Amino acid sequence: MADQTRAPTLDPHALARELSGFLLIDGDLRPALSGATFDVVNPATGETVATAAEGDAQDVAAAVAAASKAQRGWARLPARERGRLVAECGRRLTNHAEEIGRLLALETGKAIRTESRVEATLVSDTLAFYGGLASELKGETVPFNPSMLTFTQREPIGVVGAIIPWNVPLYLMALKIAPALVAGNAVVVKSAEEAPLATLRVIQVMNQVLPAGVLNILSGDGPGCGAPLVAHPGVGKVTFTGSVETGKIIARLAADKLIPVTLELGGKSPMIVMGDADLDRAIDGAVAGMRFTRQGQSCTAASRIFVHESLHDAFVARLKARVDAMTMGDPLDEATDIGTIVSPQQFDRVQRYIALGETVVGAVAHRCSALPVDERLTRGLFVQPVLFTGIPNDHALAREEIFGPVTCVIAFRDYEDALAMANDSDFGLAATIWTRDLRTAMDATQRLQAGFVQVNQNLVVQPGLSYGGVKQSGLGKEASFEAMLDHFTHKKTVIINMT
Ligand code: TXE
Repeated sequence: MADQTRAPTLDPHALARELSGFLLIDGDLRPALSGATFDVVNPATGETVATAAEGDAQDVAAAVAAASKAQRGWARLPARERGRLVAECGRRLTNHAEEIGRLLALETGKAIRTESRVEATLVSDTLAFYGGLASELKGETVPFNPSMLTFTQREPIGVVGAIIPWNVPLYLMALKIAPALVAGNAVVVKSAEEAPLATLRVIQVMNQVLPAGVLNILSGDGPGCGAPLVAHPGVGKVTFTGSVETGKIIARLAADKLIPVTLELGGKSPMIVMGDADLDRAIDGAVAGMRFTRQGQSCTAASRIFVHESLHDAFVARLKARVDAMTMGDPLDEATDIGTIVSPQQFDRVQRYIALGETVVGAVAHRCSALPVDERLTRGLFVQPVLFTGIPNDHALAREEIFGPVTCVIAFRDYEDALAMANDSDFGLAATIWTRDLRTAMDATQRLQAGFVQVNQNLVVQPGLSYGGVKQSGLGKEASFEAMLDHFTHKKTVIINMT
């Protein structure tokens, strides 16, 4: 069994083996009750690096029982003490950021320098952010009647189920567990099948600080482990990031119990480059926004880029040159900019979309970046980024979430047309506009149908900035102070008759 207190291990293979086959329930690493496991595969080599415990409904029951028991004592702690402990988890994790980043790179194929290390650091930032907000879990007094003292107070929900995906598993997990814990809830996490190890290590390190049972993690598949977690009568709230289809399944299961859900689902985020834009900055924004370093596996990926016709050809040529200059290779190599796709299923999905795009009359697929030549990586799930031009905005390539390094560059003549195309989508997660004109920028911030709009920049979501989509992109917000109040507490009204 892995030692929870020993110094960080920088060999991710060794750490993967140490964590092999475990869930973490009630403070202890333990195998699934059925004894079942599944393989964890390095997508850069195709090698099995470890196994993960395959939890099912029995493990869900054990985890929820432990969480319910622990939650009562946790909720009775002063809020600032809970905040202090959560922030302490963040400090502890900074010492482990390197080993956790390397483990994440091993299991997901996300490059260590450009992605995995950065993500491991964001976990600590998120825990520190929410830990510091504990004393703000306040209610209000209400001037209802002078002879009645009326006030509201914030109470925890109880046990929260958090179901997370593989694309940014550590950060997306932190955005869920940090506010839930600080608000006085206990949590049962269900990790993604493709990324069970780094999340387990984070939870293990946090369990050095937190009381046993307050924070538990299960691995397993969606129907066998995720669905029983949502359906369990002891779970009072579910927070989920993943596909639209699974989000709707979860919402239906939650509706049967009438419990609240937060859903962060997909996107097809537009980027509008006006004719007066600073082209250099817009190219930087497209590279960052498309998350090429993560092989485009991002819900906010700038996967539709509307470029004014006067800049279109120069934009495509320069964006291609920039991506061409990026190094694709071993995710654990510091020289690598772009790692791999996470799994064979995702790889096939991306290839299907690229093949579909190539059948469109008038479309051109501009392929960027060379594939790695390293012998060890010949089975790696590498996809050359593709910039498509000539794809109409109503084609599947411009409407459906691909979740790969594929973007459609679409020319426009008129701002109103660009805005109409940007909004003509089932999704509404993120959007950006690039212009030097303040009036156009202001107009777009008001009219773009998205939960997160940026002008002349494309930053990733940061703790403190409210994040969440409209339309099919989801329900509810994450990352902000209000997300903790609105989604992880009940507001109780109390009236004391003083006559
Ligand atoms: O997602 P799923 P997948 C999108 C992206 C990607 C597609 C499929 O387009 O190509 O979804 O990816 C758990 N009850 N996004 O198949 O199925 C599952 O085990 C309860 C966008 O990985 O949504 C995992 O932990 N849970 C997204 C989590 O849900 C269930 C990030 C996500 O898996 C379940 C990921 C069920 N019935 C994919 N079925 C984003 N918004 O960033 C599955 N799960």
